[in-house]
Amino acid sequence: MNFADWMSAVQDRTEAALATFLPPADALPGRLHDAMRYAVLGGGKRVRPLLCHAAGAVFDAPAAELDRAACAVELIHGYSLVHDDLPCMDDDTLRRGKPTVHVEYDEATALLVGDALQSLAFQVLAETPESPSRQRRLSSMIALLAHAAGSRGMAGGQAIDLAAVGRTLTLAELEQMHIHKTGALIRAAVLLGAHCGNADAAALTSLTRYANRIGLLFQVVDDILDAEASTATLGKTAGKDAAQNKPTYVTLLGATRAKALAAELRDDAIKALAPFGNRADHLAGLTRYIVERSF
Ligand code: GRG
Repeated sequence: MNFADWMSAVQDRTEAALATFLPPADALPGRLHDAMRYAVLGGGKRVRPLLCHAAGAVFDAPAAELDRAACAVELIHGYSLVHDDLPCMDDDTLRRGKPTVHVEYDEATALLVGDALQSLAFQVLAETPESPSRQRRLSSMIALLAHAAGSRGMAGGQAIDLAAVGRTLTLAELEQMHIHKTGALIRAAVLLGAHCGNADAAALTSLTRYANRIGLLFQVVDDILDAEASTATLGKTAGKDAAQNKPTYVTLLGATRAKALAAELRDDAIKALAPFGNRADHLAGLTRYIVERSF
């Protein structure tokens, strides 16, 4: 299967799996469940599930296990977007081309949607068919996702981000912020996929190096798109970083050097995949996609 076909097949199966894992909108409390489905379904590039499946493919991991790990990460990502858009955080009204959850529903519902998506993520990861090898790996996988989402990962990165508004950061400080805020969940997506395939310690070390590079790469490209793309193309408010006086790779380096950094991170990431040969072709393809994406 070529890369484009593989990507769209994984996006489709992720959408279907998420639709199954999310509570039905007609189950009580209907408004909360409806809002959870609104937040998660029918939008998003599904980069984290794609990374999880691509990492799993290196080790021939079972597809059903990858669906659970991929959806768990995507549910955490969905929660983070809903909370990030709240008035007390980024205060945004547009996400994935539609009104944000607190605009479409209300703030209290948006808060609960984020909380419930986070819990659902761990439920989806933990509820698995009986398989002795999976049972053995499950506690490490749960710990890995919890660490990535928590105060030493994404939530901590968000705290660093909030504290940085209006301040000048060094490049090293900006990198530290994004290693946590964006990078932690991207790393978790890759490593959970590898765990589903019983990857050994050496493979996990190489994949951690790869994931650290693409976590930063994703953010550098996000900053370039925020500065250069339109709101219509992005499906979220463009130019927000500059409007909010937020430090970004573009404000610190300028667009040309930010693009050179993206190319360097892409090349480093692809080099880290060398031990896996062509079994890592989808990971390499995703790395190029992250750089070339238009939204
Ligand atoms: C509220 C605890 C908490 C954390 C929020 C990740 C995050 C922290 C906020 C998201 C805001 C943001 C714009 C982060 C920069 C990079 C990023 C995660 C972009 C959105 O991810 P995409 O492009 O979105 O994968 P889609 O919609 O395609 O899923």
